[in-house]
Amino acid sequence: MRFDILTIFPELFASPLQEGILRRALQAELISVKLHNIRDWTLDKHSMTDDRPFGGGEGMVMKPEPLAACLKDVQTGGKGHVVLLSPKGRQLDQAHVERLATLEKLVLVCGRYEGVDERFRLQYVDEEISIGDYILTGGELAAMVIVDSVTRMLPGVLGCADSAANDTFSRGLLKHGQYTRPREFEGLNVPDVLLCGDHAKVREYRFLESVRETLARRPALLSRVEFTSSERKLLKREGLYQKVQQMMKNHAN
Ligand code: 9D3
Repeated sequence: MRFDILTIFPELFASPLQEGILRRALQAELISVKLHNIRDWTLDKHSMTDDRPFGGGEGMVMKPEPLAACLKDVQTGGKGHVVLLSPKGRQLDQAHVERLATLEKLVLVCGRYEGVDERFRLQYVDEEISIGDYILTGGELAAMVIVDSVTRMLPGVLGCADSAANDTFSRGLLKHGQYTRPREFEGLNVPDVLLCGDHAKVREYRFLESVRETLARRPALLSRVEFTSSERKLLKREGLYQKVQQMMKNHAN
């Protein structure tokens, strides 16, 4: 996967790419990340990337010409899929991340100020993505979230130990709580079942904990989960089946 990032703050991306899984993915050439400074494509003597909005109002708007010139340079080696990071975009979720991970070249355009000129969006942007309903100072951290979440889905990036198949969202249930040494911490013990060595019992316990956590924290997630018949039996035995069924109905879509 190739990421091209258009930004007025390329240095914001330096340290997140220098640590951990992203660093290894870069070294192994499973990804490449190229940063493009929009300011390098300004033509005026003050290198202005923004200007006042026509019609008046607060704040500044990113000028379309430097963005377009920068993008055209980036697209000489293939157009790629052009994403504008924007609070008006569709909210990112794991299914969307997995679709992005199938693409060969992602072009991430980071807005600053009040946004980018509408004509740039109309002419060049394939899709607009938001990372959630809160306000950032610009698109850079959102672009970094996409690089991070997409990279870990690429074949060969994660080891078997923390493979994507075992994730929080892999089957729509939240993950059970986890424990490591010591067996006792500040008076709290690791649940006995995790120490008993009976793998079937452990699996059963973790499944039930996952369902309980999901019921308590994110019940809407249950509407998309499919339970096997033995799981349904287990839920009935634990008196959870009614509640789960109710939640699946409440949040059906
Ligand atoms: C007054 C209207 N504001 C929209 C809520 C203007 C505005 C605020 C902040 C326009 C852009 C921004 C900067 N944010 C992003 O560029 C951004 C973002 C975000 O703020 N939240 C979630 N996802 C994203 S993706 C890009």
